[in-house]
Amino acid sequence: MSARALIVVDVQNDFCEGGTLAVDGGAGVAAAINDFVDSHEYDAVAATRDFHIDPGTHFSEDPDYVDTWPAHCVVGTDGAEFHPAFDATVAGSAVFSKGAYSAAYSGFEGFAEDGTTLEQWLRAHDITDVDVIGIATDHCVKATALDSVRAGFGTTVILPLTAGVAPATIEAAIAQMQAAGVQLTGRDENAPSHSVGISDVGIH
Ligand code: VGL
Repeated sequence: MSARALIVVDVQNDFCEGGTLAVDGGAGVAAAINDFVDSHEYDAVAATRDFHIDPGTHFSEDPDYVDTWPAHCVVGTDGAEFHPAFDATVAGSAVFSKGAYSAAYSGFEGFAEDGTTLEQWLRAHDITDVDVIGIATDHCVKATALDSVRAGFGTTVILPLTAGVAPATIEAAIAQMQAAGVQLTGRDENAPSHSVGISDVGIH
């Protein structure tokens, strides 16, 4: 028997237009998720969130946008909330928070409120296959998909339901995910690389 879960990665205000680490297309992804979930029959849906308290050098006043970032998704701020267009109740209580005191790009580093890890939760639901969507394609989506495939789940990233930080790192992420055995859907091979996602990418 196979069973498929959807993992919605970090669809939070700070990663959408107007946020402190806004990724172009983030709000568009947020707006598309509810209908997508309604029109598919997932056996389980989980949401991850970046949930920082004091993540050390992950935050910088002079960020390089590769390893260091402007402050974002700080617990207790509006920026840490899920984007209002994404109804996180589709994910029931399966919200996995990560990054309290360090960088944590992968949803597999997250914990539910009762301490359950994402992998434990997927196994408890007899999940064999995972679809990954969300923000950012080149960072947290990539890290989550790579951990998923390493954990032995059939793993697919649905590119039009992701938004990424920068074209070069999106391309590198796609190559890395493909090499690791992650399936990628929704990519128009003839399109320019920056047209991955439902709108252009870039930091604003
Ligand atoms: C992310 C940069 C910094 C992400 C998180 O969710 O992809 N990107 N922290």
